[in-house]
Amino acid sequence: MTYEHLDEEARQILRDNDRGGYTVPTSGLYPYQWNWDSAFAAWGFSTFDIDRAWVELETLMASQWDDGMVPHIIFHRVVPEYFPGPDVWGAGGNPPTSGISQPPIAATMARAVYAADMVAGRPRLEAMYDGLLNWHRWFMRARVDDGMCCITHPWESGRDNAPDWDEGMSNVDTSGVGAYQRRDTSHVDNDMRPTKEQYDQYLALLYFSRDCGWDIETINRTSPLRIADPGMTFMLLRAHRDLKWIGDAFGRDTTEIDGWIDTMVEGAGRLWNPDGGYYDSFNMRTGAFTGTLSCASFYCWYAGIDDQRMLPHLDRILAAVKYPIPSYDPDGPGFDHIRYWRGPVWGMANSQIGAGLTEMGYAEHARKIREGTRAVIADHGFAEYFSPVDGTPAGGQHFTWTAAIWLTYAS
Ligand code: 9YW
Repeated sequence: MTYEHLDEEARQILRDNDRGGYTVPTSGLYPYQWNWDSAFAAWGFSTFDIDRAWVELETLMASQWDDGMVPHIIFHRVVPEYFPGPDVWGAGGNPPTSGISQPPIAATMARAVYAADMVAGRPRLEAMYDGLLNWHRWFMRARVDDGMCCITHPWESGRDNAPDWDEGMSNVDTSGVGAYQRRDTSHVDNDMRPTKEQYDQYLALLYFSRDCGWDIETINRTSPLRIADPGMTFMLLRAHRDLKWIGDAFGRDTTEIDGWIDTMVEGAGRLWNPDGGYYDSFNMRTGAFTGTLSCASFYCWYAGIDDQRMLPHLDRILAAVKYPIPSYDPDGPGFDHIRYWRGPVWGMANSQIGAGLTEMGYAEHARKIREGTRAVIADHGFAEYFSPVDGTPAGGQHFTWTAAIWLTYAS
């Protein structure tokens, strides 16, 4: 079966969501540049407009903070219909940005874009190297503890309302949040989005870090939330490996990156929950695992860690759902097939897990995930995410990263 009409639709989505130099995840719901969405967009563009692919990454890196952080949202043009906007974040920047980062996949995607443009793209990749290196250095200084990458806000993980954060978030004091108007639920059904209680917690944490003046040391010492995330840990480790590959290609001294890789391979091992028998989040404030098997648990292979112990979980989950891979264990307490990161399938996550499985030689598992991703998009369109149970398309439509991974991975 050919999917040429869907290839063209996917290209059109990327073009429609292009705002000139950056791509919005979808119009309306997310009207700005989001960090990891943008990296996926670049990968998608690399299949049909290589110059536009590089521009996407260059625009992202142009908003890097002086301390090395690359922010999670860049507010290029203020859209009053979005909340919380730049005035709420109070993080400065020109254009203004949010005050946290997001999964650092830009080095990985820069390498993928370069693979499609190895002659003309060489100077553009080289020009990006120092910025990427500084960003990774920032992560090692600001977020990595004992080799594990920690989040201080669920939005930084990219998995906003994952059950991983529930217990940690219950300690966040929301009494000072006051009244506010949510905008997300005017675009998307309530039952597909985080709850009001969670939104209060997100804002309370945002205000907390803002009141620390976004100072890393103060936040790390005093923030009510600090959780080591397997998703962030595995993606950063993977990105270190890709950054090293880029550095080596330009004859740079990459011993510093070698050290980070060693540190994080050890750290990733600490995220193995021996009771559950899977990679888990770890609450640094309480010293306890969160007991959450999620799609992030399956990122080990993507990070270059060949761990067969995760395969039985993968087999069980593949057998349990119509469309893989649910963002949270369908047998877990509180699984919700339609609510955001508490169950739905995210195509881009599948592309990462699938890449890891392919690289580690688990071709059959990789095939099932790729075919499942293709089927859910072919059957239900380019939605933000989907029910793993029946494929119900959920969240925003006409979605950038779903289109991007269709072109690069699923079609
Ligand atoms: C929000 C843009 C972003 C993604 C995140 C996803 C969601 C935004 O959308 O967060 O309103 O909370 O969780 O991973 O980058 O697509």
